[in-house]
Amino acid sequence: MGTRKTPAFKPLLIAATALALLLAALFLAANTPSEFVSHSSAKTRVDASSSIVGGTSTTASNFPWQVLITANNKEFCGGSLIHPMIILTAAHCLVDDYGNYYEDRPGLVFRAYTGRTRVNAGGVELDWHSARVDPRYDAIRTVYDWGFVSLDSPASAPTLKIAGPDELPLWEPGRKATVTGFGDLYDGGPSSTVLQRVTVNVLADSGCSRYGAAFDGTTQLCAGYIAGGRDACQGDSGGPLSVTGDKGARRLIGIVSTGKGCALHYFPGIYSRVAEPELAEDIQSEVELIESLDDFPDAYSGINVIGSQARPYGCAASIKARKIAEQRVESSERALEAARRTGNRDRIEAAKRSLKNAKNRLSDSRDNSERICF
Ligand code: 4AZ
Repeated sequence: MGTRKTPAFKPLLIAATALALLLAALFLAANTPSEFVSHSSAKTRVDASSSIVGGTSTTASNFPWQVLITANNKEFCGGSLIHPMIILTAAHCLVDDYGNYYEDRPGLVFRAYTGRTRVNAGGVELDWHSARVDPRYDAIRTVYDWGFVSLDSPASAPTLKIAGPDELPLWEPGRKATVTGFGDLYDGGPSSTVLQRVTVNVLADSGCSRYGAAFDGTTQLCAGYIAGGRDACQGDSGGPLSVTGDKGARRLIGIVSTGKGCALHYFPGIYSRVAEPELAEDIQSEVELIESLDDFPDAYSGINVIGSQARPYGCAASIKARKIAEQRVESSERALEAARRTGNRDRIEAAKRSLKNAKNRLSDSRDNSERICF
C-alpha cells in the first residue's frame, strides 16, 4: 500500500478517486457481500504485498491481547486489546479512503476474536459495539492511522499497555520488537492459517528515507531491516508491534500501518507511532471519550492504557552483574590491604593485578547496564 501513497501518485489518485467512487457505487449495487469484502478489505485494497514475512508460527497464549478482526468471516486485520472494552487497530481497517465506516455497510459483518492460534477456530469472540477512528486520520498520507472498536461487554483476555513516557528506552532505535498477525506469508502470497510472529529492529526515521516524503516521522515509526527479508505484510494491518521488557512486561509501540510491498530491501515496515508521549496521550484521551460516549460501567472507566516503569529486557540482569562486580572490587581492595600488611612484595603485586582486573570488569559492567537500561 506504500506505493499508492507516494507523491508521484497524487494527481493520479484524484482522477482515480472519482472513477473509484463511480465504480464503488456500481459495485455495491451489483455484488454479494462476500465478493464485496474480498475486493474492499484492508488486505486487498492495497498493492501486492504480504503479511508476516520471514516469521515463525506462534500461539495465542504468547500474545493473548492479539485481536483478529474478520469481515464476513474472512481474515481482515489485526488489533490489540488495550482496555477490557476497547480494541486498538489501524484506522484503515475501520474506514475506507473517504472516511466511511466499513461496519456501516449493509451485508458486511465484522467480528473480533482473542485467543486464536488458528485463523478460523478457537478463541473467544469479542462483543463488537462500535468503531471510531482518530479524527486526524488521512488515508492519502496514512498519518494518524489508528482507531478503536468498543465492546458491549468486557473481554476476559489480558490487555497490552502502550509504552509510557518513562519507557522510551524500551523502543529507541536499535531495540528488538515483535510483530504478529495472520497476514500474508510473502508479498502477494496467501495469508497465514496460524498466528505468525517475527522479530524486527526499531529503526531511526532515516531507516525509512527511501520512502521520501511518504514517511512521516511525527506519526509513523520505521521498523524492520534495510536488507529486507522479515516484515509485516497485507492482512497484518492493525496488529501490534510490541516489545518485551524485564520481568515479562510487554508494551505496545506501534500498529502495523503501511509500507511498500513486504520485506523489500530498503523498505522496512511503517507503523503508527503510538508510544510517542504526545500521541499516547491523544490515545488515552480518545479512550476516555469512548468510555463516556459508550457509557462503560464504572469498573471499566478511567482505565489507564499507558504503561510505566517497565525496563528494557536484560536491564535487571545487568544491574545484578554490576553489583557483583562492585563487590569483587571491594573484596580485592581488602585483599590488597591484607597483602600490604604482610609486606610480601609478590603478594602485593598479585593483589594489585587482581584489583585492576576487578576494576576493569566493573567498568565494563557499568557500561553494559548503561547501554541496556537507558
Ligand atoms: C498492508 O497492505 C500492509 N510491509 C501492511 C504492512 C506492510 C505493507 C502493507 C509493511 O496492509
